[in-house]
Amino acid sequence: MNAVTGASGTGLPDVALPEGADPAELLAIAEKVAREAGALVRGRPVRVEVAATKSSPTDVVTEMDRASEALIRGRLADERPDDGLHGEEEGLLAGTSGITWVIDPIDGTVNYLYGIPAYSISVAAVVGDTRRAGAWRPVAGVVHNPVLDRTWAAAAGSGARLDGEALIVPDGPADLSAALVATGFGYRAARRASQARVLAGLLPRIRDIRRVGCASLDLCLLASGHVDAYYERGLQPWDVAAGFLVATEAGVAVRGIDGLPPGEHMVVAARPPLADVLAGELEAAGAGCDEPD
Ligand code: LIP
Repeated sequence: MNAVTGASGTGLPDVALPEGADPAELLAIAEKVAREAGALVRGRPVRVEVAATKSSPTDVVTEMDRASEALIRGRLADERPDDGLHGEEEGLLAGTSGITWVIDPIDGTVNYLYGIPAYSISVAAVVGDTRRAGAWRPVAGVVHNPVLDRTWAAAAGSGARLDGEALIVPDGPADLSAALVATGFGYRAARRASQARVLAGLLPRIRDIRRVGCASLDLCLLASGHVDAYYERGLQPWDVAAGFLVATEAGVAVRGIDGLPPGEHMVVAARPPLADVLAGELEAAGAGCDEPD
């Protein structure tokens, strides 16, 4: 193992980088591949059809999700044949190098379906076990919005950038009453019922809510200072892997609630100490539970 192992202070676990792996090289590959997929996704037809549904009738997949993931997987397999691949549409293909690429071929698929320009291609190189929350960390990551042609990028220990400019999360409100908070909602009714209840309690006590509809962009918008905090229950590694790194490298703290690491149970992200304040509110509201089905 080499010396670049620490993720201390970010909220992400300390998982060692395999010998010889270079975050800067991985980032260059991630950026090239994400931009290539972006060029494909930019060719959105005027009318987009739903190709299939997943966890609920509103959790959709389009042909472009599939085509984008196929392109990304193919390019990464060419560049780094020993790495694992873990994508939203095609699942996990284990590798042998210790690096796994975590891919969301279109994050914000509902925005893509409706032509709202808030969707991204998210590509991250990760170390650890991507099947278990708290057992992996991103070491290079890119979130590319192909419509606005904006690219957030980060390599572990080297900071975050937006279109090449260094990003440091700006100062913001110290308490929730002045905070602009982004969040998102799952696709299943029982989860949404709980998320609506939690939101109803929070909304009167914050500046306002934003529901962008793309978790990777939520994390990047936080890193860029366009929102003050972000939380969401139900996120998967492909939604957050690249965004986690952009956010933490910009100085954002990422954490979970109820003693659990950030992951499907809950992701809370904000500058410290606002992240802890928001996490406390969410714990008190029981945000880590769904309503009964
Ligand atoms: C979606 C997110 C969205 C979130 C949904 C879902 P998809 O990803 O980014 O913001 O609220 O739960 O995970 O399905 O568009 O790739």
